Amino acid sequence: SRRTLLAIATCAVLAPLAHADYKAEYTVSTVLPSAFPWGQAADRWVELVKERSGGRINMKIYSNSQLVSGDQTKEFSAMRSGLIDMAVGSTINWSPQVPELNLFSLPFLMPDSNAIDAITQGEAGKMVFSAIEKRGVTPLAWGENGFRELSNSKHAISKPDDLKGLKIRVVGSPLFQDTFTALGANPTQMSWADAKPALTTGAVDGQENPLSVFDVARIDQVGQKYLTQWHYMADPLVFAVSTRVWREFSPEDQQLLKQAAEDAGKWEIEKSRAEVADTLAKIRERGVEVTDLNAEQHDAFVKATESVYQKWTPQIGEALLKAAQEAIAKR
Ligand code: X2X
Repeated sequence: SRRTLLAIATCAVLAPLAHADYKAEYTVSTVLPSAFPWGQAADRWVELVKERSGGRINMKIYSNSQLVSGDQTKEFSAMRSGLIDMAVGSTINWSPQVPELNLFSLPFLMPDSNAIDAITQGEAGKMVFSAIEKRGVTPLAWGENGFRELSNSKHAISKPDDLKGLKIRVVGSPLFQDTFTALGANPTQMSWADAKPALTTGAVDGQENPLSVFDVARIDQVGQKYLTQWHYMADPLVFAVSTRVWREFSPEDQQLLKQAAEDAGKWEIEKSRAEVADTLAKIRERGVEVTDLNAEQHDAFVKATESVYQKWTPQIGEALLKAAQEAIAKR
């Protein structure tokens, strides 16, 4: 019929125009570049989106937090305001704007990788995503930076007392200030960009980061001879899009972006977990003294940091913490 023909003709004309408002290129912010699992997670996302959209959706990665002049704690705000279109970001760096993300930074909440998954893949994970969404950013998928281990230049650390007076570089949320103060250390908050220079000059004695970061950034070369595997927390990564930008995509392309983020995240989580043992062996070979904690030593750290839960539960939300703890217990 004429009407059908008209509908077909209209579609044919409008279909290419419908996406005329897409940007030629979308900015994607990360802290760590391609040499690290974190950067590889972003690379994979960008590749999958390009491939699956037939080159219609192009994203460009800006690493080293360069879109926020190196201040990774400003990444979330920049995304919310639309200065940054997209990001693969750490829960630590976004926690100043999304207090619920401090959940993952609670010391010794998650004993192993299954505990991380129990949170992110369940009800607690949904609660965290809705907390992000409420603040103007659309979360799509999870990735992983990894369990953060403690290094320093002075001596082996196997008990809280060993941290007394040590200057430790910490990142992001003030929660870290409280954890390291509770342990008797002198924490100093600074960006990743400032961390290596501070370790090099001895302005700080120690730091905490996943083994992959310690390895790739060659933290051993700046005098960090002692490493304690205390697994006190892990920071998931979140693939996300500024909600202002998100709304401009068609529902099909939203689904494409989300699926690609999920696939990239799953790939990166598996890869980085599989690499931990080799990375540790490499670090040992370079002469770093690695300390593992027995159950008793571990408990002493748990006890010493209990006050952090009292102080931070109201900001994280009691319901969220409870959902997370229940998921972990059932893992
Ligand atoms: O700054 C850090 O320690 C890093 C790279 O791990 C984060 O961005 C959380």
